Amino acid sequence: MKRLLITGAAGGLGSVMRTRLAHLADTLRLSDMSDMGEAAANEEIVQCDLGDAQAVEALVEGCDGIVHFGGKSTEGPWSVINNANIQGVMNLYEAARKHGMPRILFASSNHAIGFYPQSQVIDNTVYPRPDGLYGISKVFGEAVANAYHDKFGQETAIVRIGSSFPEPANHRMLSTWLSYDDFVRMIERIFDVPKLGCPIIYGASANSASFWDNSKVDWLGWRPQDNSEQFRAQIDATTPKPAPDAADVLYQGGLFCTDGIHSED
Ligand code: NAI
Ligand code: 15L
Repeated sequence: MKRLLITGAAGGLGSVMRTRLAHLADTLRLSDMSDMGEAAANEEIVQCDLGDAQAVEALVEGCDGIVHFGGKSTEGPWSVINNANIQGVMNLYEAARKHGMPRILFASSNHAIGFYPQSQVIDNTVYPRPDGLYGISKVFGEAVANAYHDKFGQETAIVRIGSSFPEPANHRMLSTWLSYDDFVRMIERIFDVPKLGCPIIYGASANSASFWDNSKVDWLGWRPQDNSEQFRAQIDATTPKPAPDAADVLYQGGLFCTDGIHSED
């Protein structure tokens, strides 16, 4: 494609994917409200707040695909989540509707379904069970993606990302880890398939301890190749094993389930 927009480009995933996705487009348009450094020859840099509708409309114009990583990525005060993940998502989808409906990857989260027990394997047809304000905002984003698909034909890959970091950091992440390599392979498929629709995909590597079933999106042709088991001995040796009744062991969303509602100050 000619131009791929990556929002949240200053963040953890955005700064990795800035280099790892360069082959997907002639030009990467990178956006964040934080500093993204200098633009490389293949890059355009646009610093803006996702909550600013006019700025987001200008940001999306001229793009052929969008990887939407931008937003509040953990639990936090509602005003912050509301601006970035509620208003920000509305602004993005309205801009996309007005400017040719570029295919979107929406970075949803396992916290949209965080209250499912780890003892249950779930597929992409389950009803959401968000584990806090952040999870609620991701359910909202999934709903916007669905409505814009049904009403206007906007295509979105809703990716319920587990834990996408260089390595799993604790026992729960042995179930939820998504390697960067597997994520890149997934994103390549998302922008390659002729018809995408609006599927929900669990973003996890081929972890033996997974509690997510992606069989309903087999047609995408994404075959994760990494498995967190290679880190199990290291995790056992370096992190304390949680008690059997800890939220980190009981719930898919782990400790987010016991986090309170954050105050505005
Ligand atoms: P991150 O917090 O490192 O990056 C998010 C970026 O969004 C930041 O650079 C931040 O400045 C930017 N941002 C926040 N509010 C903004 C606003 N109002 N306007 C413009 N930019 C704004 O998060 P990370 O880990 O890179 O995650 C990327 C996306 O993937 C997020 O949407 C997150 O919710 C989602 N996700 C990530 C997971 C992971 O394991 N890394 C797991 C599940 C979901
Ligand atoms: C998320 O949604 C967060 O963005 C990320 O920072 C991790 O906390 C991840 O979920 C997780 O559940 O490990």
